[in-house]
Amino acid sequence: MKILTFEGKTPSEALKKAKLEIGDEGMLIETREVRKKALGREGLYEIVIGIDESMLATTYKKAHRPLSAQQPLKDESQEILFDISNAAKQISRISNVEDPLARYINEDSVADRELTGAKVQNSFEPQELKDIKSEINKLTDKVKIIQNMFWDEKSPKTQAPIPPEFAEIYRLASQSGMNNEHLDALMQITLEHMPYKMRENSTTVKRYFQTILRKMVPIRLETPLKHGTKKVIMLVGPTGVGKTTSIAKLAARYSFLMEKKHKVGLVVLDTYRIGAVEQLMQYARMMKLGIETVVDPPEFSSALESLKYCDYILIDTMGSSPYDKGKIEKIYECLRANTTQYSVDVVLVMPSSIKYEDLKITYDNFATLGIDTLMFTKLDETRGFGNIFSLAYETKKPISYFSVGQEVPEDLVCANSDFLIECLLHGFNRSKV
Ligand SMILES: Nc1nc2c(ncn2[C@@H]2O[C@H](COP(=O)(O)OP(=O)(O)OP(=O)(O)O)[C@@H](O)[C@H]2O)c(=O)[nH]1
Ligand SMILES: [Mg+2]
Repeated sequence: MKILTFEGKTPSEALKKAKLEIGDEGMLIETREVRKKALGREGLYEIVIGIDESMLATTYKKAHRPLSAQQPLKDESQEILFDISNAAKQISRISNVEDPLARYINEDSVADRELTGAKVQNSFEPQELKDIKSEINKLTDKVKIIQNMFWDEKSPKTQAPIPPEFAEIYRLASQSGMNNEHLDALMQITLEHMPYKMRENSTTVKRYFQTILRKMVPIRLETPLKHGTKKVIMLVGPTGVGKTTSIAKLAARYSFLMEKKHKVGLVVLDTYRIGAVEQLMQYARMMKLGIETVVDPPEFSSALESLKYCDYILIDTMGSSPYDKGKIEKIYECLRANTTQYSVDVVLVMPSSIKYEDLKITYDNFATLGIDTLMFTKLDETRGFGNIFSLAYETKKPISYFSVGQEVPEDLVCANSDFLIECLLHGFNRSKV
């Protein structure tokens, strides 16, 4: 690759010069501010462009100062990648427009707004700014092409090779803590099904990948209660994961926060610890809810019967270590002793902060209870979300709720795939709840 430099009073002027000389073939490597603009003095900018030598023969005639004479290029690909990203950031900052990489990340929502006909651009933008934006967009994709040039040496050793244009999605997914086999399966499905035309552009690759992720993760959407029916929901799971707090959030949601208000009753099986009953009693008092306690399995049915006037019955259970078979057995006894007409939805509550392998052990230990859905808590304390994806994908159990903090009732999110995929690819963002 040949390295060339071009100067201009603005970055876009330097770019225009580059385009005049070498057309569209070059790739932006760096933008430098050589001299600051000041009163009575123009600014001076220098851009560094890389071009394939074979293209150069046909497009570029003039002799140029090699970059190596000004600043040696670093050997390590990682450092070059870093420089390239910085260059893209620099040019956007100097041009005083949004960060092109951030724009790339938000591309989906822009596309969505375009689809719905919403206005996405200020029509009063000066032509020069529009030109700069369009140049930056083109350059952003070229930056990605350069990043991808280094993919071959870094690409993982999977069954089928992963092409460079998939490098970004592979990196995002593998950093999320997803199980390796699931990651491979995901990449293979994406590779096999993605229409060839979509591969040309990194934005469409990412969008298609999100569609595949959405299809792979099972979600149980919250549906309104049918007239004359009742829902009985039991939360089970390890100690301290947030079962009782989640019961309080759900109770508040069903009682006051939905379009239709419902009658809610509580049952507590955790009668071994005095504190546990008291914790839920307090919530029941605050929300004026009926509450029943169950000490022995035969009392379970009568507790449900005495709350039959309720639309929702929420059952809190004692937290059990996945290895404490005795406590899980006791919950099982209660479920078996249920002689009422009401079936119990068992929700396994787990913290998102533990790795996939531990989630799987927990799931296997509670599986004897007949898990209907999964609820993940403490999303606010987690960075990667691939573990959640992997557990739902592996067990085929749908996710029903997420807990995203300690606050009752607001820190509860009804499961939806968009929210999970957003967390998976870009991390948890409270403002998007
Ligand atoms: N950061 C964060 N903390 C949470 C979340 N959900 C619950 N907690 C906190 O976790 C702690 C334990 O919550 P509990 O609801 O008592 O947990 P539990 O599963 O009922 O615990 P045991 O009954 O002892 O098994 C409390 O301090 C909660 O405030 C969450 O989503 N995020
Ligand atoms: Mg509890």
